[in-house]
Amino acid sequence: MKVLFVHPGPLLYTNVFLRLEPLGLELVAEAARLAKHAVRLIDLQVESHADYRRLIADWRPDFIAFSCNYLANVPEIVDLAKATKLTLPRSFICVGGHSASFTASAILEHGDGAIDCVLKGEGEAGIVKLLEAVEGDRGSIAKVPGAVTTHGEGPRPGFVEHLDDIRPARDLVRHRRKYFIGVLDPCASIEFSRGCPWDCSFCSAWTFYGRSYRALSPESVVEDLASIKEPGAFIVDDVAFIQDRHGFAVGEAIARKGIRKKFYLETRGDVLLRNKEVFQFWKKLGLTQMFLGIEAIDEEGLKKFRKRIPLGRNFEALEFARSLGISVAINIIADPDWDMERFRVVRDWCMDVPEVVNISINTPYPGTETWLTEHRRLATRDYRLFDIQHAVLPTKMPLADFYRELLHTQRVLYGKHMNWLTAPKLARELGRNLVRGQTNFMRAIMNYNKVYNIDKMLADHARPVHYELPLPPAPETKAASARASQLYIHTPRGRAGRNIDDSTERFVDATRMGSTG
Ligand code: B12
Ligand code: SF4
Repeated sequence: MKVLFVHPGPLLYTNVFLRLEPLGLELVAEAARLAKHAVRLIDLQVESHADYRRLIADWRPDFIAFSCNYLANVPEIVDLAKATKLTLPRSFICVGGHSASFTASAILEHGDGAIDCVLKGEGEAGIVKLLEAVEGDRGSIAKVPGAVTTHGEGPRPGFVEHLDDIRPARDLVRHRRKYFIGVLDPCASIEFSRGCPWDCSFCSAWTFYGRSYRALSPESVVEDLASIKEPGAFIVDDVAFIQDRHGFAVGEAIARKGIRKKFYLETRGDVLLRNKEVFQFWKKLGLTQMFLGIEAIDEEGLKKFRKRIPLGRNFEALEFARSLGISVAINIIADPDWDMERFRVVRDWCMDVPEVVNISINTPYPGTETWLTEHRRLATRDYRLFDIQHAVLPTKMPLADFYRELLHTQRVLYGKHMNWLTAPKLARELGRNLVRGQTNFMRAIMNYNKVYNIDKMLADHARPVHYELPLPPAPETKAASARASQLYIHTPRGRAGRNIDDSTERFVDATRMGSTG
């Protein structure tokens, strides 16, 4: 069959700070290609809807598969599916990915017959079976693991047997030089491990993978990395280097092969402090940028988000990260409850630390515990606003005042970021990028005022809403953490599903707060 894989358009965030290759979709596409299907991929982060319509009309795929990792992309995907079905009524349309897995029936309902199936869970495992069913016995579609159709739902999706077996189909992406993060321009993405053993209340990474954690072999990582031409590599792991041994083994294999790249990664403060030597080693290998999830700057805030890292440890982690001599960015979650005074305190704190600070807004997502506890308070259920840059819970201050304070804070931080950028070393790097014709980051900087603008933010709330996120059915009585395990997309394998040693398992247990298995 002719199979077209589609990544939806950019979100607000992508227009300013970074834009990354659709790694998950490349993996699913490769699984389909290995099963001898003719495969193409279009990424609407860097190509237009007109490009998509042309491709549909010219190539006439039999099967169109949309990637829906982000909730905010749901309306765009539903509208594209409806338009596609009008052009190609005999085509089969499927939606998969992180957010689609948590909102499958709603997506089918919004599609009003245009979306034939939502395929939940890891796509590599399910896509081949689904394609077989569509090509052969269509009556068996609803029996495919992970498949949800209006006629029924298959068993829970299975995990990929060995992560090493499938490499991303990087060659299918047509504009590789468009992906970047800051001065890592261009930048590819790579996966060293999948899943997260912690259970933070605002996050759905752990519910998606049932608290499992799997690692790719160092050989497989090196083979993939060696095939990447871009000088930058974004490590997509939720928490990098949870297991020191794995971090060293991958690093040593890279060093043996003589690969030089500039790396970006995200990790937790307590992992950084536990595995200091690994991060020091990676600094030598080319680690240049790190993102640390601090989330809140007071103990109460951290408790709320269930990151059980004492605040002192977080600051210690920041100090260690600084000592590595790499650029460190941190994230603070703004609560819609914040008033002017709170914003002022945060601004002062942010100006005091040398790191780049990013502020996002507390947003309950389907698949998280905060969704179970907070969904009844939602001020809007417009999917497009669920991008952690808009307030979807009621704000204590009038919404316009909240955004005014938020944007003012972001602008102050942005000013600091710009000073950081003009530091001689970074200015040199930016200059080198421009000489090589890489202007992604420069263009993104120019976009800042257009994107972070109070009139635009308020206008986003005033748009007519065609698709609304449904609320979960009946009120639950169990503790939120017990209910969260029911949100798991894949069947949890318990301890056996976590490829970490016993001492790391104990460390995880001591630093997580949930009671899920
Ligand atoms: C790397 C990453 C990013 C990268 C972007 C990567 C990209 N180009 O898509 C960056 C840093 C840009 C990013 C940004 C954001 N992210 Co992000 N991100 C991640 C992260 C950590 C890993 C994603 C990844 O690459 N995984 C590895 C690949 C191999 O897996 P995958 O993409 O999930 O694909 C698999 C399945 O989903 C499925 N699949 C995917 N597509 C399809 C399609 C079909 C047809 C099928 C069948 C299956 C399928 O199969 C794939 C292979 O197994 C996830 C957490 C997580 N563990 O998923 C959060 C996550 C997806 N991000 C999240 C959020 C909130 C954001 C932001 C809105 C805010 C932010 N600051 O983080 C922005 C907005 C992004 C945007 N599009 O503008 C949330 C999603 C919330 C939601 N429900 O919408 C997540 C779950 C993190 C969380 N804490 O909850 N993100
Ligand atoms: S440590 Fe917490 S926030 Fe980070 S990926 Fe794991 S569960 Fe999500």
